[in-house]
Amino acid sequence: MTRFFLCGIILSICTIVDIYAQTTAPAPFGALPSDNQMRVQEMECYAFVHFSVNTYTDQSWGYGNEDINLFNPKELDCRQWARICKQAGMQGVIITAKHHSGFCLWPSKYTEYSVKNAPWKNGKGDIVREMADACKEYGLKFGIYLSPWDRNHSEYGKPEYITYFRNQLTELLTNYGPIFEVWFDGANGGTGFYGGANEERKIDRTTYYDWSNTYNLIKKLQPETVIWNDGGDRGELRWVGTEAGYVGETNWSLMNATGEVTWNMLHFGLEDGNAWVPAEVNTSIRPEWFYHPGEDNKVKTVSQLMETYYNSIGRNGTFLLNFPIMPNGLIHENDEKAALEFGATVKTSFADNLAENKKASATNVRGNSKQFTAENSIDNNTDTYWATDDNITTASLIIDFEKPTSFNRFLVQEYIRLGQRVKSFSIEALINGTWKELAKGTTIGYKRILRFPGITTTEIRFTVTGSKASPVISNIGIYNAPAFLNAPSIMRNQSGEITISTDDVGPYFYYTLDGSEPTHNSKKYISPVPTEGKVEVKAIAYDPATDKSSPVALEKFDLCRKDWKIVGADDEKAYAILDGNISTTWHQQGKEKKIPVDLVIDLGSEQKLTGFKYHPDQGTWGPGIITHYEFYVSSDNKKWKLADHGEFSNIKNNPLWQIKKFAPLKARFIKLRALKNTESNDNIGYAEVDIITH
Ligand code: FUL
Repeated sequence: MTRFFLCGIILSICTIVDIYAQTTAPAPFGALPSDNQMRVQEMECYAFVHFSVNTYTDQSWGYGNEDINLFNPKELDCRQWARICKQAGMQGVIITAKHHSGFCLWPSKYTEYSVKNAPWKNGKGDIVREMADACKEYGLKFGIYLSPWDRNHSEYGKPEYITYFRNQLTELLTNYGPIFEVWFDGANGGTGFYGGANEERKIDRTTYYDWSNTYNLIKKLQPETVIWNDGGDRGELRWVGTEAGYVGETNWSLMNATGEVTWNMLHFGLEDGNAWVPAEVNTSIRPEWFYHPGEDNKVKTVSQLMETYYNSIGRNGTFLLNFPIMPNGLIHENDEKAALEFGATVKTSFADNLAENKKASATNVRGNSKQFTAENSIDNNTDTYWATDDNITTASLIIDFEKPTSFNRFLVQEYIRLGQRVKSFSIEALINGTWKELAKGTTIGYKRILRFPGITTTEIRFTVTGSKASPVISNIGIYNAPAFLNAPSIMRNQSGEITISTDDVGPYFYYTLDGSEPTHNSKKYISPVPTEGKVEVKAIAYDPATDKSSPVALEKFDLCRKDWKIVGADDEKAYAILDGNISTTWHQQGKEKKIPVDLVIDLGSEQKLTGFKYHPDQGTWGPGIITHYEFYVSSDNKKWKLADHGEFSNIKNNPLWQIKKFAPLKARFIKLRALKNTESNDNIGYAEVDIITH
């Protein structure tokens, strides 16, 4: 009896110890975010504004000798910038206080190359001040971009410049209130004005700036700021290796505190890194960072901006979106429209969390304690979390909607104050009694969003399939985001295969090839469709969740280009101009190619031609757009007949398909002769070339 009694006591003590052991919070794992990093991560989306003296010279980078008298933004209104950022759902603004030109948007006492000597406000203005005030008024945080490279300063490259640079930092970090982020661009050294020297200056970016002392100065003046730096010493936020608006699908917020940084580390982070350095995805709302009037029609569409949203915030990064400022001192109306539509779309997409306060259960709950229950992940409170016992690194959580529920987005967050842990996960829906995989992902981190075609189910299962330590999940969101029902784009490659796509993940495509109007009862697009000869393709995007369709997209393709050969081009890349994709291009340039530059194509057999089509390269750098042309035809590639000649009017501002018709002519060979391009040089670019036979 006594023995039983004793055993009983020992057993209960063990149980108490066990429960106690498992009801303490999980221990932090690996490198952790600082409070400053947490704050910026939680801001999620913030803006850049690029404005300087090179805004007036249509340059991407000022050389440092741009005439200060050009700087006169007659309608400058930082409140307009702040209002747009606020209305677009952003939380802060980082201003180019000084870009590479060295021109300062504030009246620095250490240089004459600033607003204080510009005609704007008779030299009495201070744009950094106006921006700081506007941010305050609109409840936005304020950040500073100060280019380490200064193409104006005579002492750039010498130790004296470092003193100058720190003096400027001190001005900016003491006179304008709290600064949430300091941004040091990576472009360092090269040619410049340098006080009249007009030369090239090289610096060693790892030693020249003596970053550790500069960092100490920053932290002394602004203890709550984070430092962005892609050169020299490790910053507290990292570049993602591209300015195109996406970070890796696998994205660890970790790097090593020292040592070489490769592109892969920037883009994907480092699974076992020993320092917390999260990703910041920076991109511009237009192709370039500064304003160029030629880009007024190249502002990103709302679906492109949403794509960047999913590829940045949806992949454990922050999103830094740039607005170029026009010479008059305002954001262009096209950029404003796109930004506001983007903000509204984010808002509606994530307005209604269908998982909130539903029933949740998990295969393992830490110490079986209420404190770590599965329901903490859907309680709309990111400070509470679902956690498992320490030895558990795979576990599932089921959310029961209790009624059929339709959705197309899955959002999940780790409680990163305890470290980034999850390596992989999947989500499944219960369909007719069996689990069907909807999507899977690798890392989670602060936030991960997966997109998939709309589905209706009563239960969803989230499974952590691999984790560095027991998972700690603070939030799960399930949403039915409105699908972008843009008319899909239809392409045909050289061998005649049709592909149909849109910017969004989710809608299904239906198409016809006989001219009839497509509906969701037409043929469903599953993989590229082989076609021959002339064909008219009509297609729609269809969202089953809302039973809505996009407008109909229509493409008429002429003869299949299967047998076409580009004559005299022993460059496989030349066939990019026949692949049906206007984003792939080919250029003829070099010493031996001087205007006029010919492109000769063998059509493989004689055709009756009634015209031709040319699509220019839409790229920003040296697109080599043809403005004046001659078009010849031949039956033997020897004797040529001029079929048409003239100008592609307004092609620079509107680089789209150019369609030229002429009286019918029979020919097997065609020659497009470029007589002049938009850059007045010999670089000739093509995205696509085609013929018309009807
Ligand atoms: C780049 C700079 O060279 C660009 O001009 C721009 O400021 C961008 C944000 O960073 O590296």
